[in-house]
Amino acid sequence: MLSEKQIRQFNEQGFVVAPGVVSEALLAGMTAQLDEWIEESRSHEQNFGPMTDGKMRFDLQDGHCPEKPGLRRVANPVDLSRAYRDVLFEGAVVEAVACVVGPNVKFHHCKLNTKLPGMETRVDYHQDHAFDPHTNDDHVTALVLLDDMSEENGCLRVVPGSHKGPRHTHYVGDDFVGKVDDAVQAMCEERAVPILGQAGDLCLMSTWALHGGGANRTTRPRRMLICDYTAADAFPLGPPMVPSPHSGKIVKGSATRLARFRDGVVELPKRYEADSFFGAQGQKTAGGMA
Ligand SMILES: O=C(O)CCC(=O)C(=O)O
Repeated sequence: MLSEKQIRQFNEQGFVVAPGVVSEALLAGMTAQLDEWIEESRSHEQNFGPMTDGKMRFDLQDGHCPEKPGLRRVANPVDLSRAYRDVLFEGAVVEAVACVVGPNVKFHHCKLNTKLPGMETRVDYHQDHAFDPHTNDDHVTALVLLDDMSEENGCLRVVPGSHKGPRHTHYVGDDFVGKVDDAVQAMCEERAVPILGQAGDLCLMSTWALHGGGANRTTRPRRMLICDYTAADAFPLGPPMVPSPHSGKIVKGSATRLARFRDGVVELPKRYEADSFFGAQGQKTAGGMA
């Protein structure tokens, strides 16, 4: 549960960090599973693990090799692992999300982002809504820290108040590039604040908050579990960018067939060819793919 002060901070700033939400035992289950996937990645030269849309679940950064695995993303770990379902489909994370989207909570998709030591992976500034627009804005990104997060290891950075607008284009011409333009990136670099915390902390962030983050410059990993939830009456305006058989699952309260709309206009994304968001943002993938 969040306190009234934490809910106020979420509404005013567009994000809040709640300490100690996920227990050590649950964290250990998730990191053990992730370690297995990193081990498995050593035997692959290119992204692997096809999903229903033909894209690969396991996304490897440029330079990945057996000696220095560069697994930078796992799409929808809940599809494969009980350890992730136990954290994202019930319990403290879902209760915290209900404090900001209301009593009826729907799972949309999730992913693991890892910034392993020596990897150049960064996140260019963007608003998550641009990837998966919905009929209303009761839509939150929940970020579970699997490691302590600092400026040095490539913490998430969020621009306070940016969830109140403007809503930025994520296109250059007709190309969906999954990030805001250079002028807005520069503004974000100046105004963003670091999200610092410890393993087990939870950051809740509005789907409209501008956020990004640099590379990991330490010898420690920076691993984070990221999950999109909405109110039950927020409906996606297209198929999920990262598909899961669990998408649309009610994790708290009840379902509805009544879609709630907000006024206004939203830009729709285009499906990008790359397996993951990092490719969409222009970062190279193992095997020399864009
Ligand atoms: O890994 C991070 O620090 C943020 C990732 C992110 O914003 C995303 O994957 O949409």
